[in-house]
Formats: sequence, C-alpha cells, structure tokens
Amino acid sequence: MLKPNILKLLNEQIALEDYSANLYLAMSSWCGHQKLSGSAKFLEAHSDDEHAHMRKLFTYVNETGAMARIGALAEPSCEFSSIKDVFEKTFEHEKFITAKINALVEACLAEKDYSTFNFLQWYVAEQHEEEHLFRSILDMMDIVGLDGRGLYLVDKEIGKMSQKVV
Ligand code: OFO
Repeated sequence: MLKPNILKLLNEQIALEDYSANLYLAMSSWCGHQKLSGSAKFLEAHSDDEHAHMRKLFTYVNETGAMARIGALAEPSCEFSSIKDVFEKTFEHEKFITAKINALVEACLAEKDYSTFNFLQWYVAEQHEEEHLFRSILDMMDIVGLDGRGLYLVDKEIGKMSQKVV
C-alpha cells in the first residue's frame, strides 16, 4: 500500500511525463514548420516514449491498489528561436525530470517503500540515457555547426536517432 506522500509524488510524476510528451510534440511541430523533418520525426517519437513513461507509472500506481490520477496540464510553449534553442530546452527539461525522479527515490527511502524504490530504478537509468542523448545532440551541433549544410546534416542525423528507446 502506498503512503499518501508517495502516491502524491507518483501522481505528480504522471502529470510531468504527460507534460513532457506534449512539450516534445509541440517542439516537433515547430521543427516541422521550419522544414527540419529529421528533428520533427525524432521529437515526435520521443513524445511517444514520454507517453510510455507516463503509462508505466499509471499501471504501477493502479497495481498497488491506489488510484492513478490524470492531472491538468499546462500548455507547452511552441515558440523557439532556433533548433539549438529547442534542444537546449530538451536538455534542461530532462535535467529537471531527473531532479524530480531523484526526489521521489529519496522519499521512497525515507518511507522505507522498497517496492516503489525498486520500480523507480528503471527511471533512474532512463534519465541517465536521456540526459546523455540530448547532450550528445548539442555536442553534435557544436562540432558540425548549424550554418547551411551543417544544419541539413545535423537534422538528418537527428532523424536517424528517432527509433524508439522504450
Ligand atoms: Fe524524457 O524522460 Fe520521461 O521519464
């Protein structure tokens, strides 16, 4: 049985993963509008991954006998100054999500909720992967550059990374 504070944090995380899915979909839309089809495809696939992260939490909470809640979501921004701006924001967002997962893990330890602690280890590993993924995209932009041909190549490479990771 989940303690009330753990249930509250898990339900907040459900909303955050759902928000992440919408944020990446909004970013995909912006990229598509800029004719950056590789980035649009990648971010759309990543939005699906975030939705899967949300569903995984949803299932876990309901399996414990508690009730998963679907909270209201803020509208994500769809205004970006450049492709670099988009991916800097994805990286910042993932660092924010990592901090939220870490806070959940710490709360589980404080409450001696080892089952939820164990469940959350998947998210701990996932956040490592996601921060690495977005950092590597930013590194590629710095190395290749984003002028003319560079932008074309970077977008194409990002498109190749769009296979599902979940
Ligand atoms: Fe992008 O990560 Fe979910 O959890």
